[in-house]
Amino acid sequence: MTMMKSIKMLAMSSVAALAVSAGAQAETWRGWNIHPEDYPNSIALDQFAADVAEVTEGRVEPEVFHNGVLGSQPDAIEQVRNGGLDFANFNMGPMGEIVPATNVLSLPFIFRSVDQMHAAMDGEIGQRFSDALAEEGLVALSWFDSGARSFYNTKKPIMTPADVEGMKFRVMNNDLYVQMVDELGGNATPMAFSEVYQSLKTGVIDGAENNYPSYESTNHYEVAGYYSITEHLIIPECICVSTAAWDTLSEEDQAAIKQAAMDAAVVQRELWAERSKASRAKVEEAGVEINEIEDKQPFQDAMGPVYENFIAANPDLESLITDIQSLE
Ligand code: GTR
Repeated sequence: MTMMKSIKMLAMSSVAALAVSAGAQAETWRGWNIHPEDYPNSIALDQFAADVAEVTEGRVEPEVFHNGVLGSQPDAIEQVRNGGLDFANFNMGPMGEIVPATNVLSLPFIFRSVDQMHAAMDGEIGQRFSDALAEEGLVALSWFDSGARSFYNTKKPIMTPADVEGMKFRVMNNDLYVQMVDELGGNATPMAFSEVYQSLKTGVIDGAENNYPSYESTNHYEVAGYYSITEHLIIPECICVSTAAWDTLSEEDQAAIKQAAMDAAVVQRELWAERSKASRAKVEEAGVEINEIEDKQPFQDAMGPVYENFIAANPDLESLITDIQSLE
């Protein structure tokens, strides 16, 4: 071998060694997402992933797994908590079973409007929820919109609580929702999101409840053609990162990733507003009967015992409830 050739080879091998060591430093983050690729949350998560790779100059390489392929939401919450997964878009509904303070967000009619929910979550109240999540291994970086959830079913329009009587509804995994449906005179079955379509189709359940985009994207509207605008739950969602992954980062990377999550939330909320309209139009076009509810008061009144039981079991959370209720 000539001298020149061996110097060249030496140089090449050290470039390769450098590339390997740079590669070895990159953290691959696995992200859980329940929704399909074209859903507002999914688009925002993909943007978040790309931004994180860019702002950390490849030190963190996130990948989002859409369509719930990494498991059900309650399982994924556990996985992110114990560091088996690194980040996710979670709804605060199933979170209540693990972080009790977040159950306040699942009290029916706790928020008067989606705008009031955003005002709460973007301010000091949101910080209190973030603190509670942090104690359980989850770093909430920003808050997504999830609109308002309403009941839909295979049988008839719901106008008053009496119409819920005897009907069987799927709810998310949280005991509060079982009580909620109970107080309306119906029966509730906690069930994974992915099982709802088949259960509606085969009559295992009569109905479920969700916002327009989820009602539409899951095709539930094809098998449950009555959507009644009860808007009983307005539940925020987070981009949450596992504390285990978060704690390995420098302060600079943490700040840049937090900013990427805030930017993703801005995009998600814009896309959400558009998709909510488009989903409503799509299901109406497909023949879904949507009914307004002139007077929601009877539904709200029926929730009295849910609040009483909750406050009796969680006296420390009463001030959080009253602070939310007293917001403009
Ligand atoms: C959707 C929400 C999901 C999941 C789902 C459900 O609106 O975005 O995270 O909670 O509802 O009903 O299980």
